[in-house]
Amino acid sequence: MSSPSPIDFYDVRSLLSEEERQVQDSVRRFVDDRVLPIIGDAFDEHRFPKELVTEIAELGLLGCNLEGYDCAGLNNVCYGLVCQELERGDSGLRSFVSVQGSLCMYPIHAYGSEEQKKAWLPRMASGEAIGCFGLTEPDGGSDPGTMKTHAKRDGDDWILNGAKMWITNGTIADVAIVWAMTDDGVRGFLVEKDMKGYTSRDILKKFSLRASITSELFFDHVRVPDRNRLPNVEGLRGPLGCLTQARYGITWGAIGAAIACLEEALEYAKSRVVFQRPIANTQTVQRRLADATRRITLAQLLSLQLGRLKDQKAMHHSQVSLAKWNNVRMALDIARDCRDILGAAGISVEFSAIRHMLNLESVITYEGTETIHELVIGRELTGHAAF
Ligand code: TGC
Ligand code: FAD
Repeated sequence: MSSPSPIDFYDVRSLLSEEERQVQDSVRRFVDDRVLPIIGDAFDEHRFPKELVTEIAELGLLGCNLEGYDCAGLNNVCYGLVCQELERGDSGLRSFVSVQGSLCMYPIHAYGSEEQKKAWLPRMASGEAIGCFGLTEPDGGSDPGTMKTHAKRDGDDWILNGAKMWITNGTIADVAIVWAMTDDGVRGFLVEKDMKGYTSRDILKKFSLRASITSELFFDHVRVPDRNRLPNVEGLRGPLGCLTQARYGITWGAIGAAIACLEEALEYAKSRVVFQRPIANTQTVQRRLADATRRITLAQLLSLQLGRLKDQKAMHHSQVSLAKWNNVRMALDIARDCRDILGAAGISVEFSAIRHMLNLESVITYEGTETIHELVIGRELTGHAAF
């Protein structure tokens, strides 16, 4: 019997189907060949590597778990593995794919009219059109029910006013899925980039997700035709339903970031000689590496079972909250610890731990902060909402 792999200690890969393994392998190759050679510099230059979008689309990764409309129709475990491998490269690339597929293509697919689906989904699957998702506002993100962005009916149109903040892909988006309060509660609108009164600008000088675009959106009396309203959903369950899809992918993505950090720290620890012996030959470094493997293994089993439940249509959104909370916390702790194992080298862009660590500070905040997910579980257990 051969020794278990440090990054797949329980041979979780043996639980995957042939197709799932092939998907993982092809994204892994893409990340090794095309992402890892450039991503340190892209992060350093605060640049989203837009040149990779076409290749990501050609691999069929955009909206890959959606059926029809030129989407790949893969299962949810495949989608999770895609996120895992991309985030092994960088959280920014996984963010791009999460937003495009889970936050923009998914609501059009699930809540859109046939006309909206035909107009947008094939173009978004091919990467020709890019989307962004506007829920968070300058005055707060955790409680979207209090949003101020408002749409008022005016004949066959709606007049949209307000602002959205911290929006991934905002300035490169051809279409923004914008959630706005109306006299009848929350509704979703497809706001197209050329609509009069709609502007966006980038949020610059971030310390986190530097290889991803984050923007502000402004709506000043934007006239949106009613045919651009998502007709098949009403209320907060619209945006929250999208978040469940993206959060699911993040549970896997975080595993990828943690694996990247562990592999790097392990290699470094074996070759770094201090006090006349490799630091890998010390108890405390071994304990920290062992702890990383333990936590990654638990996260892998958690996400795989979550994916199987999702594929059986038996997944509850609170189960996604538990995994998002657990796996992102796991990855952030491992990234910080691996950064320390690298010593001073760990602050260099030549190594990936600090880049993952800084990225994960966003990942633990967006798509529901860690606290929000803890409180979702608390509400599920007790029946009391303590938000
Ligand atoms: P609540 O009363 O719980 O729910 C209202 C309605 O929604 C349903 N629901 C969900 N449905 C699907 N998935 C979920 N996760 C759901 N959570 C709730 C619920 O059943 C109800 O349906 P109905 O039919 O009965 O009306 O709503 P609440 O106001 O109490 O809020 C609960 C809370 C705090 C958990 C929610 O507001 C929340 O999740 N807040 C966090 C906001 C957040 O995560 N924002 C993320 C913005 S997007 C983003 O960050 C993108 S980053 C992308 C990237 O770059 O990768
Ligand atoms: P707040 O809601 O103001 O929370 C501040 C702090 O208070 C947090 O620690 C929170 O946990 C805590 N807190 C809040 N309420 C409670 C409570 N009741 N009890 C205890 N503690 C509480 N949003 C989008 O809509 N689309 C995007 O594409 C998008 N992309 C993003 C990309 C990046 C890089 C980042 C950083 C954010 C992005 N977001 C996006 C926004 C993100 O979803 C929000 O930042 C997040 O939901 C938290 O909202 P907030 O920043 O307003 O924090």
